[in-house]
Amino acid sequence: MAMLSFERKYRVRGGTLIGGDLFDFWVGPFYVGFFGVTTIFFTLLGTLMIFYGAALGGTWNPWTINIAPPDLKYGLGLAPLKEGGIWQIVTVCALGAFGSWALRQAEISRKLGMGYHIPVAYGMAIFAYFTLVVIRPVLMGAWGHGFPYGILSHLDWVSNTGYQYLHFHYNPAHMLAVTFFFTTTLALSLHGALVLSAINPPKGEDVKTAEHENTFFRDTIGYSIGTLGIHRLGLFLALSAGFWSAVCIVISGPFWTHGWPQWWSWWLNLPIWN
Ligand code: 07D
Ligand code: 07D
Ligand code: U10
Repeated sequence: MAMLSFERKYRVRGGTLIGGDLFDFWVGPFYVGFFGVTTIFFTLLGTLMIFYGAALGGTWNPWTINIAPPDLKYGLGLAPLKEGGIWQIVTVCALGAFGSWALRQAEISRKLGMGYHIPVAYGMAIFAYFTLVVIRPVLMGAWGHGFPYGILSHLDWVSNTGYQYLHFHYNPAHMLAVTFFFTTTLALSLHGALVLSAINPPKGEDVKTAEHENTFFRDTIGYSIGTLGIHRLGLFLALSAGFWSAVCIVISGPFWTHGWPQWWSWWLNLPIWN
């Protein structure tokens, strides 16, 4: 079945998560749905607030626009609009938009009778963001611990926060996260290369099978994880990268306040060295 006729067959109403058939229709290639409308709502409002903040900030240079979180003195309270209140509204809109987008993914998956793997995976990115701007600031007692919204300013925040703990590379959860990110790219490059080498041969040559793919890795490293297995592994690696990222930042401050190199003194303090 050609793709467009497939879409015609499956583009039927029903199977929504809430609201019956409210907004249960398509516009061009896009499914709208209740959560499409909430996505648009939060995105528009959040973007408008960013423009408002930029107008107050004195620069329209996209690299240096900065929407800063409130000063630490406001703690976990609401700040005046021009002193971090805009950041607070943008944060609510961002969480509203990301959450709506995940629910829209779930609704589309449900209408198609598919699994919920994609919204679950996207949920890990939202969880990392939520950790940065809600969980950690709440645990540390001030919204001012969130990161500022700006292309360069958010990089400054990462660097400053990293050096606050002396040497962020010594954070054990950061090590795990980085390792998972690196492993994810290794796995994707192996998978992309393997699939292309097997099923996209030069003109005139036969397309190879999954058996060829399995045999390549059995010959090379003695084991093949299989054609389904590699996708399970890929998802696991990528979600682990996001998960340990969230862990590495939430323990910096709420759990450990010294330099991360010092954390490793537990090793020197083991009784076996006496
Ligand atoms: C390729 C999918 C497309 C998405 C893109 C991003 C915006 C922002 C805002 C003009 C892979 C769209 C960008 C909507 C426009 C204004 C005001 C995804 C793809 C193309 N960062 N970060 C970037 C975000 C954090 C860090 C680039 C967002 C944390 C470092 C882009 C968030 C920390 C570096 C960007 C976020 C951190 C970047 C490319 C949210 C730890 C870079 C992103 C919502 C995670 C790199 C100048 C990319 C860069 C970069 C966006 C959070 C660290 C501007 C939306 C606080 C070290 N980040 N980031 O390709 O070049 O993602 O920066 O959490 O070196 Mg960042
Ligand atoms: C938060 C993004 C969520 C995005 C969402 C979607 C839109 C829509 C629309 C395109 C989590 C947004 C969508 C806006 C766009 C359209 C149409 C992803 C998020 C929901 N570090 N470090 C990490 C490395 C150092 C430090 C994570 C490496 C230094 C701090 C990762 C190195 C110091 C923090 C990582 C390195 C330092 C981190 C980031 C190397 C600085 C964090 C990935 C090689 C001096 C952050 C949760 C991530 C974190 C984080 C990697 C170096 C500090 C593991 C490889 C030593 C303070 N670092 N780092 O989290 O854990 O993605 O955040 O040197 O806060 Mg690090
Ligand atoms: C994968 C794969 C696989 C494939 C694949 C892919 C993974 C098995 C089969 C997919 C991979 C790729 C295509 C490769 C490239 C992808 C990347 C590199 C990832 C990054 C992607 C991007 C950077 C692209 C990002 C683009 C986006 C997010 C699209 C942006 C879309 C919009 C802005 C519209 C979204 C639509 C919504 C929200 C709903 C519908 C809304 C409309 C159509 C607008 C009209 C609105 C309404 C009708 C509602 C009105 C509501 C209002 C006005 C709000 C009310 C509020 C008021 C205030 C009044 O594994 O192989 O191959 O392909």
